[in-house]
Amino acid sequence: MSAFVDEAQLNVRGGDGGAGCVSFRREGPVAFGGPNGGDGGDGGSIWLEADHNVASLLAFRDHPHRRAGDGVHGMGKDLHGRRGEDLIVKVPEGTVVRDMYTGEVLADLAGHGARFQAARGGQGGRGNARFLSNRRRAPKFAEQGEHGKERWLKLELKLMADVALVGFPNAGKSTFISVVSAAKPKIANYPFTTLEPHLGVVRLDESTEFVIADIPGIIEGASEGRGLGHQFLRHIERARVLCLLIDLAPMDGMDPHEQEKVLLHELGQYRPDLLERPRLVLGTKTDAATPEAISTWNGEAISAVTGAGVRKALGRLAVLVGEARSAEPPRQSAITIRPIPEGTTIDKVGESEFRLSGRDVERAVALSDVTTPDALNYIDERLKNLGIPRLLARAGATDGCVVHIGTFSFDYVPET
Ligand SMILES: Nc1nc2c(ncn2[C@@H]2O[C@H](COP(=O)(O)OP(=O)(O)OP(=O)(O)O)[C@@H](O)[C@H]2O)c(=O)[nH]1
Ligand SMILES: [Mg+2]
Repeated sequence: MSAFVDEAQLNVRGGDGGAGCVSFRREGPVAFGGPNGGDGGDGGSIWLEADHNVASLLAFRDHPHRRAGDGVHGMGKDLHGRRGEDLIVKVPEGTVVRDMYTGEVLADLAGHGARFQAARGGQGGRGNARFLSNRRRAPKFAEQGEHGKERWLKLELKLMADVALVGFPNAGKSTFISVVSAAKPKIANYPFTTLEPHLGVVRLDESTEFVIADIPGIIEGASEGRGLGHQFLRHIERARVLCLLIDLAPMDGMDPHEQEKVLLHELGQYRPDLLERPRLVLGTKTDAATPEAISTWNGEAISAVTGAGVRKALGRLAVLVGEARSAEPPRQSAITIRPIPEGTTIDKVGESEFRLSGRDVERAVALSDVTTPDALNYIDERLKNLGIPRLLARAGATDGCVVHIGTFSFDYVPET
């Protein structure tokens, strides 16, 4: 049954935040007027969104990277940078999203519209105008933009057939699926070649996809357990649309209309409501059929060998699938999943050295210039607001210990 699970790896990266700007007004002869550096724009985020028009994870197979737009840097005269565009990545309903390395389930996008913020864009940096205070009359620093989050995800989807191929053994079901999808089941000129269902993804264009199931042939009496097909009637049961394949050049000479009648009878015997299921009846092997067979068959027909009628048949199936999907009640009311904010972590990395990590502390020291007393002063205030001195004291830091945050380091001085 492993063939029924679709998997893909996806690398997502939020856009970088734009940097805040350091700029001062010019006021007549005064070189440094008030600070007027604008803020950088936030980077765009990546969202995964369940969409019922997407049927598989095929789109990620060759293109596993997705990136949202960067925020624009702030400029002088209090000009703020534009924010980067979010990127919405459509995935099929029922996609389970895992962290590729830990295997942890991050989201289960069950129903149409459910959204998961897969990678947050970086925060834009604040311009120096924001750091003006009574004590800081001319702040010469601004905040740097934050990098967008990057991560590898593993997507998993239990494939559900949109269309089940129903036909007598040897009708050409496997040939059809091998022509319209990448599925490659065994094909041979004898009945019961296919012993288990195969799924294939039909991709008509960027936004139209459906999953088709090749099911072992059904014979008269299948509903009572004859042949192989009966074991697989339950796969048919789950499909949204049935596609009956009628052999127009049958080895045993069974009349096409008779084939259709028997197939419908077996379906109805198994479950009466299968007859209510939207269906397309397709004659097959038109290239090998006699002129009489063709003339008595006035339904749609194809040749999987020459390709005649195939495109049209797929178009019809796409319409039926689309209608069936929109008629379904929503699987679950749409939900939005955001990552849990991360706290600050503290690690002892040496005899008298500590490392702090986490978004808040890293943001606190991400300034364009940390060498000015103003900037150091600001960092000190902000770390105090985050309760960092208390955290360090509790972790056993003593006077003179070195504390690292990213590439920034300072000496710990206990609060008095
Ligand atoms: N001439 C011609 N032969 C076809 C066409 N489609 C299928 N065949 C042949 O019909 C035979 C049976 O095809 P399959 O696709 O294996 O049939 P199936 O319905 O999957 O059969 P089972 O798996 O046994 O139920 C093979 O010899 C195919 O080459 C067609 O359009 N034209
Ligand atoms: Mg087959």
